[in-house]
Amino acid sequence: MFSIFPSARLRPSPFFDATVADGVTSFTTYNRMLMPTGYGQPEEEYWRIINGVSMWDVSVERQVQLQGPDAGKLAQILCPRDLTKCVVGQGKYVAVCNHAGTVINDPILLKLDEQRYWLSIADSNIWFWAGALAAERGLDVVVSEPDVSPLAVQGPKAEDVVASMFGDWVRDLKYFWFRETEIDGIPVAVAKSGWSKQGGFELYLMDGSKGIRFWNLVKEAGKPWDIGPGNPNHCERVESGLLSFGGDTDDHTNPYEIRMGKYVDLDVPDDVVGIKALRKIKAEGPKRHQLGIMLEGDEPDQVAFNWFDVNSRGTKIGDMTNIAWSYRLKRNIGFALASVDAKPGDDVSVMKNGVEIAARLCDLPFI
Ligand code: THG
Repeated sequence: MFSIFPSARLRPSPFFDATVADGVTSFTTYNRMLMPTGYGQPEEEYWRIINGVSMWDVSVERQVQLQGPDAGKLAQILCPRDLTKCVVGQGKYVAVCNHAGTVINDPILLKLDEQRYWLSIADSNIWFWAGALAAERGLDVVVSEPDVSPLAVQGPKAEDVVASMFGDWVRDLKYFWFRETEIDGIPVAVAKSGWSKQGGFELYLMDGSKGIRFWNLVKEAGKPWDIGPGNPNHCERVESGLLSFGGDTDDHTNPYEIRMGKYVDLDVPDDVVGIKALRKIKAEGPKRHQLGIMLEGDEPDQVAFNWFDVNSRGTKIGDMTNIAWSYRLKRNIGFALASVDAKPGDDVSVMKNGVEIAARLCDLPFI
């Protein structure tokens, strides 16, 4: 088909050569890097996550490090979620909002010590944002990117693989919590997290020069459980109702519209960016909400370079923001960002490339 022109603008993943050796066939761009999205056997790769264990290069989930006496203060200013009880070794899913209350990223925040935090970011530049806020607020904190590259191990057998590598203590980690350790002299933070609902871990490699060795260590350790390469799986995440920032959000999306209201604490201090707007949005009531949408037809479709109109009796009520062929439901499914008047069970239609497709709204997650 076509190839990718090599450029220093696209930071290479430390696992890149390993993924090529394992037969990667497609990539997407994310945080100015390339992320593997397939190894040529989409259905097999999907079932491996549902029934077995899969390993993913997610070094594109780059870390924005906040370090210094005011690191905690900056972390709190950046996210409208109460961090006062967040302890070292804990992670939290947060919304980063702008002053209008619009979500501009949905990172996992990790507290490494009292003066050091990471924001494990989705696809937008938070170094600029955090650096600007630190300077404007006169904070004593350095914003940087550490040498860190997450590798995800996901699926029902992930725990056995990761326990065989690091010990049984990994089985007791709470969701989003992590511990720094090492294996064969390679520094790693082991976190119970990952962008699937099948269970698993993210291994944050803290020395990019060891990428290939680390990839091969995980691959070797996973052999008894038939581990194979995979990716943040589009079908699984749609079935499981996991949000993709930038795909399922636009330039006006607030946390209440995308099921992130539970991660917003309205009583955080007034200097938290966006909190005043969020209080107002909450008081007035959001205009849109996120639902599932099930399409008629049995022709698999997952092509969506853009959103598609969702109509009810000829009137637009929202947008379908993604589409996936569900291997478990045997239907095309997606998310709808729709008017709050639209309810689960409503019959609607989707206009996709000039074709009207009958559909029904439902609750998320699908499974
Ligand atoms: N791992 C790491 N960094 C990341 C992601 C990741 N950065 C970007 C992106 N993914 C962040 N987005 C999400 C979205 C959803 C979840 C995690 C990261 C998630 N959500 C669960 C849910 O919605 O059901 C659980 C949320 C909860 O219980 O609080 O897991 O994947 N390192």
